[in-house]
Formats: sequence, C-alpha cells, structure tokens
Amino acid sequence: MRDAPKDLYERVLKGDRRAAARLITMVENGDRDAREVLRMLHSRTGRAHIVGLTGSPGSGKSTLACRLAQGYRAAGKTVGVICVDPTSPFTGGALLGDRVRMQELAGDPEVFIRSMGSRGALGGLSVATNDVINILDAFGKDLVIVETVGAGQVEIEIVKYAHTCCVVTMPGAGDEIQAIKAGILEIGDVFVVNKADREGAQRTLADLEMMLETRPGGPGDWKPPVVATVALEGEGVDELERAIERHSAHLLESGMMAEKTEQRMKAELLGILDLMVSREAGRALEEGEGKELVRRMAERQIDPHSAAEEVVKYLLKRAGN
Ligand SMILES: Nc1nc2c(ncn2[C@@H]2O[C@H](COP(=O)(O)OP(=O)(O)OP(=O)(O)O)[C@@H](O)[C@H]2O)c(=O)[nH]1
Ligand SMILES: [Mg+2]
Repeated sequence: MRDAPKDLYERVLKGDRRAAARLITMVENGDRDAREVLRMLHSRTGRAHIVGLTGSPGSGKSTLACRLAQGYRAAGKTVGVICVDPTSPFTGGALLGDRVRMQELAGDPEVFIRSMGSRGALGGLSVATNDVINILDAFGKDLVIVETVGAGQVEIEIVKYAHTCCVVTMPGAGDEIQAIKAGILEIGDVFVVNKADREGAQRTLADLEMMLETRPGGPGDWKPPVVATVALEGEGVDELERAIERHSAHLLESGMMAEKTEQRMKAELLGILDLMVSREAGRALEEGEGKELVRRMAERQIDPHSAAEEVVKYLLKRAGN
C-alpha cells in the first residue's frame, strides 16, 4: 500500500523511523510522492549540523563516523549517519566499515544509519544524498554525518552540502598527501590523520600542517586544525568532536553560517537543475527539432557546442510559453 504524502510527512515529523526509512527508499527510487513530502518538509529543516567525512578509501571514515556518533550520543545528541558509496550497488541500510560497531549503533533508536549506493543515482546520487540529509534534519537529528568514499566529483560535490567538512587521511602512502593536495586541501575545515597508531603518523601530521600553512586564508579566517585519531580505539575522537564544535561555533560567531547555508542551498539547487535540465534536453532531442539538430550534427552542418546553445535557447523559449 502506498503512503499518502501528507501522512508520511506527519509521521516523519513525529520521529517515526519506519516512515523516515520508507521516505528515503522513495527518494532513492525517484518516486514523485517523495518530492511532495520533501516540499512539505523543507520549512522544518535547518536545525541539524551537517558534518562531512571524506578522504581516501580505507582511511577509516566509517569507523570514525561510528565513533563520532557514539560520542555525540554520550553527550545526549541525536545522530544520523549517511554513507555514500557510488561504487556500491547496494542500498537500503547496508552497513559499511566497522560492521559490528555500526550494528551496535543501529540498535539505538536515536541513531539513524543509511547507506546510499549507485542505485540512489536514479535521481542523481548527490541530489538523493541531499534529500536524505534534509529528511534526517526534519526528522530531528541534531547531527547528520555524511561519509563519502574515494576521491572524485561526487565527493567534492557532497562536501558543499556540509557545514563542517572533515578530510580524513592516514599515514604511510606519500601519494596520500599528494592526493589531498590535488583538490581537497581547500575544502577541509578539519583534517584528520587517522590510524595514528601506524608508523609514519607524525610525519603525515607534520606534512599536513606544513601544507595547511601555505593554504590561502580560508573564509572567515578559520585555521583548519589537524587532529590525530585512532578510530579503532576511539583515541582522539573527543578532540575531533571538539574541533567540529569549534568550527560550528566559528561559523555562527563570524556570521559565516548564513553564507554557508546559502552556499549549501545553491549547491542543492544547482544539483537539481542539472538533473532537470538534462532530462528536459534529453526529451527535446527525441522530438522534431531536436532530432533534426542531431541529424545536422551527424552531417557536420553544426558543431556540438552550437547545437547545445540551440537546445538551451529552445528550452528557454518553450519554458517562456
Ligand atoms: N590500525 C588502525 N586501523 C584502523 C583504524 N581505523 C580504522 N581502521 C581499519 O581500517 C579499515 C578501514 O576502515 P573503514 O572505517 O572501513 O574505512 P573507510 O574510510 O570507511 O573505508 P571505505 O569506506 O571503504 O573507503 C578497517 O579494517 C578498520 O578496522 C585505526 O585507527 N588504526
Ligand atoms: Mg566507509
């Protein structure tokens, strides 16, 4: 039986876990009714602090997410955890990383854990992820932790959705730091050297600190701290929690929070527009003029860039009517 959007909306607001899980599944399936519920929920969002955990594969992000969630729970806060893995076809609550601890956490009614894989890409993985963040926010979670795997576009995109972005790395691989250099140095609000029990941790810490010294002054003059953790043992996790808290306080005190929120809204909007426009464009190419355009391209009468401009003009004209 299908749930009426209004009904689902009310149940999610009341903290009904099954309703939230159901709504997330609907989001993943690109269900139209989900959009209706999200529309209603929007005015009830904006309370949660969103923490992004990103960084190299296997660096311990999931283990850290568990530890952080435990720490927040111990402090009486409620937590949502979203694991985004574009390489995983499996969704619907798959538990990644430290399975045992995740399972333990999943038994806590104040913790909501969800995995999103490529199946969630039906409506675009980053858009779906944002929808899930919003659902957990409206659901009443104080913190929403979003873990993204690997290095790539999705990860960078999702980082824009977080208030506080933590970049996780580990000792050892010199390439590791290089990889960080290649893009995510700019996006981290807090840096974590996990697996600090491993050889070379000091070196990695020092390298990272040195690289951050040369980073151009971030927004609002925030100097990103570097925290060493042993997620497996829970060491340093309280320090990480404090660093996140300090960043959150900094956003509020410096007035950066409003800017950050707008940046998040903009990223969300652009993500949705991306999907919408490409869907509309795809449709247009199946129709008379669009088909004709493709044919002209094939006959080398028009180049792809000019053809794209034609399509945009066509869509705008059509939208104006
Ligand atoms: N030695 C050591 N191992 C750790 C630590 N934290 C996590 N691990 C181990 O590292 C492996 C990867 O941990 P995950 O938490 O799954 O890492 P991840 O970054 O989520 O991995 P992906 O999501 O696959 O990219 C697991 O075997 C963990 O038990 C740590 O502090 N020290
Ligand atoms: Mg993981």
